[in-house]
Amino acid sequence: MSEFRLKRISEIILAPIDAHPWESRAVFNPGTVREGDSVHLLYRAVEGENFSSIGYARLDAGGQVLERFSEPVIKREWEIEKQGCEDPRIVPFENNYYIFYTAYDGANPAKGENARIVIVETTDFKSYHKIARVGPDTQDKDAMIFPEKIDGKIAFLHRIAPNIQLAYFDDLEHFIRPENNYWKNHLQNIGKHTILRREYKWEAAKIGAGPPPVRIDPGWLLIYHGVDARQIYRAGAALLDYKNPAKVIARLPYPILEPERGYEKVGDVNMVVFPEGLTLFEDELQIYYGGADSVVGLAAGKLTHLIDALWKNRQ
Ligand code: BMA
Repeated sequence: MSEFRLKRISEIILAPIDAHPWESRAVFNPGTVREGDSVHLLYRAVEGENFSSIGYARLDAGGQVLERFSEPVIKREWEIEKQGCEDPRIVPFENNYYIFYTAYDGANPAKGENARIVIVETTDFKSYHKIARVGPDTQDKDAMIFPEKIDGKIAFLHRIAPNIQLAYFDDLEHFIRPENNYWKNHLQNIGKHTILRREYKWEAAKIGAGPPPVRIDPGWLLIYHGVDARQIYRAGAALLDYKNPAKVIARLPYPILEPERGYEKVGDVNMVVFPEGLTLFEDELQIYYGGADSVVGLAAGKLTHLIDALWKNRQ
């Protein structure tokens, strides 16, 4: 039985630019959103000793760059992000775009062990408003809300290692300023809020959501990354129930993308494909990802084929 795999539809999409110090070392882990025929892409840009900010590019449907800004659009400003604004995800929600990125203060650099989540708002990708730090005040990553309310509530996916959790809020105001004990209760009952756990060998160390979930006919498609015991990062796919995303309808036991090209195998961090952007053009599912923490890559496949493959792996 043939397995579903994404195919690279182009080689490197974005590479560092020497003349721009802020993105001279690496550009990777891109969030995307489609608008008409083009794709907005926000990416993590690295300078010097791993200091990150976020840059912007606009691409066509085939991943060709149409426009790329010469200055970062989201910069390090707060104490919690003094080492970096990393790994942006873009969520179209109500009439705005919300960007979720990882704020990193540089503590315990060996393990990247002091990350928090920040939410930013934009309508035009030109001006950005940093709203607040969100989520629990503890090491957290790979976070984003679903692009629409579920049963009238905001649904927030996040990753307290090694698994993926879900939290609900009445509205944005509640999400940004939850009651005092909200996160304390959530953390105390973390098992109850966990919706996806490590299951297979290729994700034995940890998993984390990739791009924001996208609503397709049978449910929510969640592309995520899995890290194995040797620290190899791969991409996987799961399908969550539309009304209750805590329920996993289907999940592929194998990865849909793994490091194969030189630029995915060797870079600032070797053996990494890190999916963060998902774009649909009719039946073409495009996944933008970071390669070896150094460049941006693009791989694609037929959505209907992925759904068929998921269907064969219903849980
Ligand atoms: C994760 C994140 C990603 C990175 C990956 C591989 O923890 O920091 O930004 O791509 O590690 O280094």
